[in-house]
This record gives sequence, structure tokens and C-alpha cells, in this order.
Amino acid sequence: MGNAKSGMVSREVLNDLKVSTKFSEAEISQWYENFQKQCPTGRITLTQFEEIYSRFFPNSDAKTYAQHVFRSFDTNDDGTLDFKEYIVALHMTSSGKMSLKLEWAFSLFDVDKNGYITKNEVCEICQAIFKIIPKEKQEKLPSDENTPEKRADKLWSYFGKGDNERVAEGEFIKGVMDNDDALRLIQCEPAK
Ligand SMILES: [Ca+2]
Repeated sequence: MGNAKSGMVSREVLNDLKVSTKFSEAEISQWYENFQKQCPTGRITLTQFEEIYSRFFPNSDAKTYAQHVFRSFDTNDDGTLDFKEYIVALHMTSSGKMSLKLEWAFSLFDVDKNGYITKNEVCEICQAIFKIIPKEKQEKLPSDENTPEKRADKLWSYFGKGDNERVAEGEFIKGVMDNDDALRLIQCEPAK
């Protein structure tokens, strides 16, 4: 109980994170040290989260995307993430296990958190993803993917739904698993 020295991640959180992510103890400890320096309160705010994303994407505007990612991990809507939520957020958005990543992607697209994705929500996230793509890469995108609207249309087409219908989590995951293009479009990676 509270036997962790200040500046060290607790054994409980460490074990939890080792299981839920593939990060090593050394990595988690190092990040915890940095996290403590940047967030002495132990919780990270949206503004701080946006700054971290800006450093990941120095050549584009990652702010809107960061806001959506933050919302998807701030499950109790208190406007902060603790260290565990923060590490899971980083893990999911980079190297997470595919099935977990897709569950997370669903929550990213489910902007109003009602358990379904509408085409409007797909449009909103596609806007945010598009802003992350650096300008010079945007210009090289294929003609059916070079605007947020076209990307949203293309992604939506893989779910086989009408514009006013909605997509449940299982349908979303299946649509993305069955189509490499859909997977690419939700991962904010430009076409190769
Ligand atoms: Ca929704």
C-alpha cells in the first residue's frame, strides 16, 4: 500500500500495463518518469495531450485528432487522463494488438458515445485524420482519397449502409478487417 517511492510507477500499474500492452518494464518506467515531470499532478489535461500530439506530427495539424483520441480514452469525461489511460492511449494508437485497436477505433469514431457510428461521425473523424496528413502527402493522394469527404464516402461504403443508417461495433470491425483500404483510411496513413 503506497510503498512505491515517489517517482516510481506502482507495481500494480506496471503489471497491468505489461499485460495490456507489449511495452517492457523499462519502457513503462522511463515514460512514467517523464510523465511525472510533465504532469506532477499525475493527470494529463487535454491541452497537454494536444501538445504531445503536436510533437508527434510536427508537419501537420494534429490538434483535432488529439481531441478525439483524448475523448475516446477519457471514459469518465472528467477532462483528464491518468498515467495508465495515457499509456494505453499511446499504445493503442501506435502498436496495439489489432483486435483491441479496432475496438478502440470504434470508440474514436463514436463521437457521441452512443454505441453506434453514423456517417456524420465518420466525416468528423476523417476531417481530423486528414489534417494530420502533411500537405505534400495530401497532394499525392489518389483522386478518390484526396479530401476528407471522399475518404469518408469511401470508408462508409465498406460498411454497406445507407447514409442515414448507423454501424454497430461488430459491423465496424468486420468492415475494416475485410478491407485493407478501410484499415488504412482509419489509421491516418496515406496511400503507398
Ligand atoms: Ca455515435
